[in-house]
Amino acid sequence: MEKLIITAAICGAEVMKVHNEYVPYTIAEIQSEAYKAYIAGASIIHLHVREDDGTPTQNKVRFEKAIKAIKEVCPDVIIQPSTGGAVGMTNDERLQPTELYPEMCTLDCGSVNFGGDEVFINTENDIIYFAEKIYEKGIFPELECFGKMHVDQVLNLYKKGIIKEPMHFSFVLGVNGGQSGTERDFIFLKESLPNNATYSVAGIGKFEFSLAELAIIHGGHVRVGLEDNIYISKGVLANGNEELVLKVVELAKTHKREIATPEEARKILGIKRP
Ligand code: KMH
Ligand code: ZN
Repeated sequence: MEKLIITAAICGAEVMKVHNEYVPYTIAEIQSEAYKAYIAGASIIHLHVREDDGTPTQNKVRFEKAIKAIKEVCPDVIIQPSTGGAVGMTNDERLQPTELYPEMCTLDCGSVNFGGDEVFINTENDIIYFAEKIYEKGIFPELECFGKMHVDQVLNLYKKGIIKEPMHFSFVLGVNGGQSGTERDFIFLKESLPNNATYSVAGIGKFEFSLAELAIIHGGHVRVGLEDNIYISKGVLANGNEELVLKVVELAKTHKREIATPEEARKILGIKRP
């Protein structure tokens, strides 16, 4: 089986310090959380940025500072800026970090209810627009799917030549309003993919570690981090992203799956750096 790629989603746009004090806001905090996650075993940092007061932003300058700070302490790590941003942002606002030509970024592949009146909107035309902007810059997209219909959307856009190979999916499961993260859901999604596609799982809340273990067993890859889940075990807050990554490393050991370095992750995914 391929080595395991661990992505650390260190920050997100929704979770705040009142939920878990380790959620990073400042550039120094983002640098520190990314570094500790990398040392623990993460080869990809899924990156959102905040203003110093915690307000989510897709500001290009803020991303530039955060990326520079992370690269200072872990020069080989893969940085994957979010193009999802926060609910309500415009497409061009969300796309700002792509102007920095990162080697990877997310591409959200459908709309999903986020609870209450919040809808994370990604129409078909939005996805096409994002895909064009991402591919024209030579950036490798991670295809974020919050359910099976998003996988189908990707496969339709692949047939039309808009989404290109190699395809790397992320199943973001357990969002309030999205597909659940049970074993049945996981198998359904995994079996819907073309044989040559790769995938990672991001289990939201209580699904984080059960999905991680399933992905480890079945040859997928794993994303964990405070963006997705703030607890290390039921009711016990995690002491930062490092602890969440270390728990996945332990699960991987149990199932005899080795951890990929960033360079190995690039080979597994087919990322070609310019
Ligand atoms: N914060 C969510 C609205 C992504 O990073 O691409 C979107 C999100 C997905 O987190
Ligand atoms: Zn995100």
